[in-house]
Amino acid sequence: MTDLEELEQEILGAVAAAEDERGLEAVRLGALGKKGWISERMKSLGTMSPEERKEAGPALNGLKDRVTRALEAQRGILREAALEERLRTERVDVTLPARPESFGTIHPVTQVMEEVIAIFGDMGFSVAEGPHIETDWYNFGALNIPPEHPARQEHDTFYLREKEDGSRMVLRTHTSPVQIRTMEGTKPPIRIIAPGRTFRSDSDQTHTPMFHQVEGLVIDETASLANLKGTLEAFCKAFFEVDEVKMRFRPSYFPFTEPSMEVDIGCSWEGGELKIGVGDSWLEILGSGMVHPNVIRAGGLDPDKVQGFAFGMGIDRIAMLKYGIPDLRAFFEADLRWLRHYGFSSVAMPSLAEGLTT
Ligand code: 2NL
Repeated sequence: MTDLEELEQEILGAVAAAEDERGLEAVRLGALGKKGWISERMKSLGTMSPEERKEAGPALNGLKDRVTRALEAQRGILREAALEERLRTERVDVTLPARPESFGTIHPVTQVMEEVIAIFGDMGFSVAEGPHIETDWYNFGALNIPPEHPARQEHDTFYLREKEDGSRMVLRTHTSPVQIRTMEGTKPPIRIIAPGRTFRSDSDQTHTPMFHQVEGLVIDETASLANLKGTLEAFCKAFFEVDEVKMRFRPSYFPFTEPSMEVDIGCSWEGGELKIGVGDSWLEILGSGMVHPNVIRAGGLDPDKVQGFAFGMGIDRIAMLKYGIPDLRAFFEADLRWLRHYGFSSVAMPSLAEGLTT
């Protein structure tokens, strides 16, 4: 082996053995730096005879090229390895909670409200809101509820102090006033849901003086009873997260709809657990009907030109059904143990794309 070949093997060996970029740079300086091996040999070319130079020159240049290429290749390998190592050791899981422990949870009522909004939102409904304190007209009169109707009685409705003109405001007993206000201010087609708090002077195992309701209203030129049934069936399937749901529409009476129907869903008890969708038992979950012409008129629209359907349900009640919560009163006791047990993650908001409950 010539002296030059030996030198080349030594340098290439040092290149391959370099463990990091600093070590590699030291090898480069030792070979190609001002005082490096190869540079020194290059300098000695000047002292050679033309014949010697003719042979040694190309040999040295070839050596220089090969060493340069080996240095570049090894630098690439070392850079890649260094990056891999950083990615491995500096990895951050950005999906982890900001704190080691997460504190607050989403109340089942809020969770169910968001689920209902996601489902109807997907069907093209908008969310409408309105005041908790209402006039007698928006809460009763516009809804075709006559002055002598039992719902208006002192023991069902929270009345505020009489005003100078003798009128009394009420805490809304349903979210229907929101729909009347929407009819007044919107040109059909109308597709809204009105979720929110409602108030009735009633308190026992299954009633709290404040409770939550969601009502829906669809008004256009052709909205039909068939559309009502299809809408509610789609809702029930999505809400209870089942492929099939048995439904029963029972004739009923509400002053604000004609005809009116109460809606039951099929269910069964399996091993002490309520199963929704199939079975020989029935659960009432909704009230519904075709909007009464008097109510359409009260909303400032012409019942000879437009028609529609409406429905209403108790959010607290459907939350109990879906999540197996036995006692309604616990909803509003602010018991932290209960909230942690029945609460939901504050980062997983319900959506149909990602799943209502993840
Ligand atoms: C129930 C029954 C219902 C409505 C609410 C409604 C609203 C307008 C016009 C007509 Cl503006 N109807 N709402 C209709 C039928 C039933 O609720 O059981 N709620 C818990």
